[in-house]
Amino acid sequence: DTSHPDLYLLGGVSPALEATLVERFTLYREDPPATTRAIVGGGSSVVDAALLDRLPALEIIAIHGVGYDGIDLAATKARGIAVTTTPDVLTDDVADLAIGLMLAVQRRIVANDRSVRGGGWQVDLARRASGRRIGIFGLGRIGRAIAKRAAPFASELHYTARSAKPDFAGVFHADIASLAAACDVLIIAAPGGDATSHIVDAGVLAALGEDGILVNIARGSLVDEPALVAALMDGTIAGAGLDVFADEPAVPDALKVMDQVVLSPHQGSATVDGRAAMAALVIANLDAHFAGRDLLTPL
Ligand code: 8YV
Repeated sequence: DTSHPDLYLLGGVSPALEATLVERFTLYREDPPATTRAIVGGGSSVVDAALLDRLPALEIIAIHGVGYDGIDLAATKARGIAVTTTPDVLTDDVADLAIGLMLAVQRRIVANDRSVRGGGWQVDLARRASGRRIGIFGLGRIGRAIAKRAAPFASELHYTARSAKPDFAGVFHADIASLAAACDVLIIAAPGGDATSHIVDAGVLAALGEDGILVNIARGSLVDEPALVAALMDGTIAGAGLDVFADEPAVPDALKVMDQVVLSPHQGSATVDGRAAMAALVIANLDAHFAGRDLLTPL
């Protein structure tokens, strides 16, 4: 049925988007046939060489998200397969969550909520959130949106990016260990993938220090998770706000009993508004592709 091209849905999308896809495509949720022309998946969906080899007719991968760390880009490029993402429409939501996690950890909002629900009224003194040195690892769209929001809380803004950004009012650090040493709050906002795998290791956590807080809204792959658990357990760092994990949806049990940690189910872009805009952009890219028009947001 050429009017309903075969589409392989890898999951990670809203029911509303799935319903729209069902109207326009012949949808496969597993065992995609060789005639599959499109893939839709989330930002951490895996499209590796083995899958690509099974899909000789594949033309486009439309990602519902901004991450593409699970996609074999060398292979898609070699075969001329288009890849689209949903930039911009989720930037504010992800940045908002980063600030929310930072405040929640420092002011013990979630631990105290648990206490009140349990009938408690005791206040363990929290950390002041304002006037902190805030470091951002990764200064793309999301990193910059976080910086904008973090600025009123920050005595100093520091950042690490591939290169110094002359237009950005913050202190540049060429590497993350130097960034961690210079700040009280380290916010991770860089892409996943080989280049950043486990870049937050035991050394970086030691550099962040006993008053330091880690916030990660990027990918769990950037953090050496066992090293993070150890650093939280022995007080090497003060706390963490985590929206992403190494092996989602698995979360280390050790983290679940720590009051200095706030855990969040990869919900950075999960607002009604954001998800509607992401879905619309996925559909618009697919429609453009199958109508032979220019893609809206190709990689
Ligand atoms: C989504 C994400 O939750 O944008 C990304 O890369 O990880 C998130 O926005 C994910 O894509 C699920 O669809």
